Amino acid sequence: MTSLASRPCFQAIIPATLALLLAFSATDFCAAASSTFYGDLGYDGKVNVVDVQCLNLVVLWHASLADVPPPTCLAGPRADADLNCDNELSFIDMIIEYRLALEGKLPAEIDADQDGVHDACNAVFES
Ligand SMILES: [Ca+2]
Ligand SMILES: [Ca+2]
Repeated sequence: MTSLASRPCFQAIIPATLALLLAFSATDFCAAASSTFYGDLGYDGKVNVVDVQCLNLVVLWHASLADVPPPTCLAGPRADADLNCDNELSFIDMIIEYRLALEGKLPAEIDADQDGVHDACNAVFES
């Protein structure tokens, strides 16, 4: 007597099904996490020099008061670039992004619990 799992057609289907399930699970998880990933303006799952450059462009765009869309590097809402949650886009946000990207953390004065999110933003962003 042979089990279903030992038949050749099932031996091919089971790994393919598992791979498909894992792929969908990973995609769903990443999509959910990236939309609230503090400092990740491009939603690529990383905070790096690309996000620093993007924030520079967003702050300049905001300061220009031009009636044009925001830079395309900003994947989400404008609020994603407000890294101290003061409802302004300024050089302070640029400095915070710079420190996140290059040092990987924020000073204890603005991030007491050292979760990598400005204390004023803990309720807005998940770390
Ligand atoms: Ca990024
Ligand atoms: Ca701000």
